[in-house]
Amino acid sequence: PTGTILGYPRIGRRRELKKAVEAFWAGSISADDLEATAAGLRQATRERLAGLGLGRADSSIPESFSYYDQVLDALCTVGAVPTRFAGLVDADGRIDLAGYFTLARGEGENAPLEMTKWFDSNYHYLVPEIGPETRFSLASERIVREFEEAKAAGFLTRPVIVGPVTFLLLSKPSDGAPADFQPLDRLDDLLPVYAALVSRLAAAGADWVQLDEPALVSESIETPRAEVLGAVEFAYATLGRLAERPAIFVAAPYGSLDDALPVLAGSPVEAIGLDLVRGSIPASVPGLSEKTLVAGVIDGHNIWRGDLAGAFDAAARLLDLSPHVAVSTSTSLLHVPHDVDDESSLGADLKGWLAFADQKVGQVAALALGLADGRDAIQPVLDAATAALEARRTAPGVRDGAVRSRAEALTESDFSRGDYATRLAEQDKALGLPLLPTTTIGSFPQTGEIRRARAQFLKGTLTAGEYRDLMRAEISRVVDLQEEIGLDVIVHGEPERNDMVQYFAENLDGFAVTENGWVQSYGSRCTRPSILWGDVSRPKPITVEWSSFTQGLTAKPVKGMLTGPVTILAWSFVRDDQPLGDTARQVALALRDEIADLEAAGIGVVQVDEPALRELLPLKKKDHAAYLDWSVGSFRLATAGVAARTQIHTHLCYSEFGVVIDAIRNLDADVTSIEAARSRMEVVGDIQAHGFDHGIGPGVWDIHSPRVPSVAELTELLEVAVAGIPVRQLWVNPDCGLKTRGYEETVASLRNMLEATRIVRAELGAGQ
Ligand code: THG
Ligand code: ZN
Repeated sequence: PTGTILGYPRIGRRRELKKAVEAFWAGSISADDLEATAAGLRQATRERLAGLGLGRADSSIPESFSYYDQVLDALCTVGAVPTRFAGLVDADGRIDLAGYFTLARGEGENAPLEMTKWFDSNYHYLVPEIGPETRFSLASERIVREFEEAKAAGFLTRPVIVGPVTFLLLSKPSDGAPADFQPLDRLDDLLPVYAALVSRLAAAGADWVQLDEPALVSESIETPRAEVLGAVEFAYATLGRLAERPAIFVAAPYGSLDDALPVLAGSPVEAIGLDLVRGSIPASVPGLSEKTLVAGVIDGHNIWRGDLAGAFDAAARLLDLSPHVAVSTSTSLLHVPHDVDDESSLGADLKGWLAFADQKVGQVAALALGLADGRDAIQPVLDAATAALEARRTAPGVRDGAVRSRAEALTESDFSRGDYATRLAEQDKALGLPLLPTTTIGSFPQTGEIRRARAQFLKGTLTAGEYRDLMRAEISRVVDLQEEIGLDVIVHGEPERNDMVQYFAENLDGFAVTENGWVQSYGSRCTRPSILWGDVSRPKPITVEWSSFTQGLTAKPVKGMLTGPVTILAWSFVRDDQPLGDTARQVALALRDEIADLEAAGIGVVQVDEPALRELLPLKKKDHAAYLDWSVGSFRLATAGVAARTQIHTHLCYSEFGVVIDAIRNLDADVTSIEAARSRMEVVGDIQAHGFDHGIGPGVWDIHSPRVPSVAELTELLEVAVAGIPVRQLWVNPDCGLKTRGYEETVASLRNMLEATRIVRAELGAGQ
């Protein structure tokens, strides 16, 4: 293939897959109906990719569909269903579509597979659980069937599956596994299943298969590098040796292969995918000149049309390393929306600077043509992209003099709040909170009524005044509820927010929001990342009216709620024409003004959420220090303008506290709430090991599950916390926002949380 992509969005241009999957879960369509919708989407994708210029019959079109997640697909393909789900599996190790979703979503007391971030993206995969007991077998031919489905429709496509080394490196040891066990120990047993699959694909007529091995580029993998490289060598020697097999393409998106490149170059695989957006052109190594080099020069991670001439030059330079070069995206296009042409409200200028999945496929096809026929054949296309880039550079709003001079004038003191002991004393005086203060993370359940009101407001069938009154009524209800339950620090519940990032993007200059720009976050859940295209500023206060209205309803302290600069960047598509750190500072300054206005309006507690702090941590260790410097710096810049008496909180999800504890300490927030319920208070040990003397609220209740935790279990978790952390530091809270929960379980769980707090306070002799 001379032009290809590593994968294509599967959710559908109008989220058809999401809707069908959720309808199947609700019981309103059958498995056959869902399969028919999925088959229709796959066929529409093939037709579109061919229409955009990928070859119909030369394995250029990837089969990258998934009902939920590609790691879950690999798990089902190799039959590695955890034993707690044995009831879902038939005698041959097979699982049906309903069972597949049960692994992802859990069932009763049977917890779902854990979900975690896919490399440094906002996509989440399901974590396989592998132990000595795991039995591997080719338990699903779905990949073969989809290839055959394509063939029957006149397409020779390229099946895609997560590669064996990445599959095991992303797995965690099953609960019963011995302490020294690691999933990679099972490579010998797993490879025969991959071999069987690859042989089946050959028999079905596949010329190529793509094995995704992104774990090879990541330095966050705990397994020693030498073992990883040994596994790669062994795996691809084994698969390469098969008599009946398609050509093997190993893709390594999200970064450079570094020392894994010589290993792959020396292996029998036919093609190697290089991420040339994150990584640079490698030096030649033995064997490389015999491989097809798949040049990942079109960025799969962002939405810019970009420097197409530069991309062409990079692809052409690979010809010095091998005569066989194909053009591709750097990653799957999973991370970008379908089509810029589906946007009617973006400005014409901005649209000209953008490339979503379909435009990127067009770029790949153009570059492939240029490689085949010479640069002249595509010079007009390259020139048009260069002209768009030039226009973007000088367009109004991209550079705002006032924003830039403010950022340039910053000094060290703008990043520092001063002595913590003084702050603590003043806050104690100002807030008068009891020992073990209780609060929530910020959002309350978003009911159907709230969503309907917002939809009507957007359509124009509710006036701004009517919408505001409805939201105020909701806030009053939520405040009364918190007062009645007995929470100490009150939140307004965020009914007015669609999404914690999009809401701010809509209210800041420099951002645009899309109509149909959905990107899969996990399973059927999607977000519509905003596009941060220009210098950021705040035209007027955003949250102040809501927070001061709320403070007027209660004598208890109300916590103002903002999303932090790093998370706003992480969950948006950000400009690629300046360092992320510069963009983060601009966002931080806008938030700093918002916090100043909140403080002036009498809000004594402000939470600045940074759930994505860990997510953006670079995959290469050499990049960590610079990242932590600008990310932590931008948080400090946002929060350091307040008086000592104003209490700054932050919240982090998926934090792997131990990994980023130094960074968290450097944020210098007065109180940090984190996910801890699922890991049974692991953070207590982390804090003892690393030290942390500010306020900390280890989440006592896992809000990702509808289960109502009992008073006994909450008490026990609190007792663990009290035993390990000085009690003056401790806060009591759930482990994340309550937006996706229902009211019934929320109220029951909060009541139990308060009851457990009272019990532990009494045990401490702290009185009521
Ligand atoms: N906002 C954004 N990114 C995120 C989160 C977020 N990334 C990480 C984490 N939270 C992902 N979690 C979710 C949880 C719920 C939904 C999406 C991502 C969700 N989406 C609605 C859906 O798909 O039906 C659509 C929401 C909407 O209408 O905007 O429920 O909180 N940016
Ligand atoms: Zn959270």
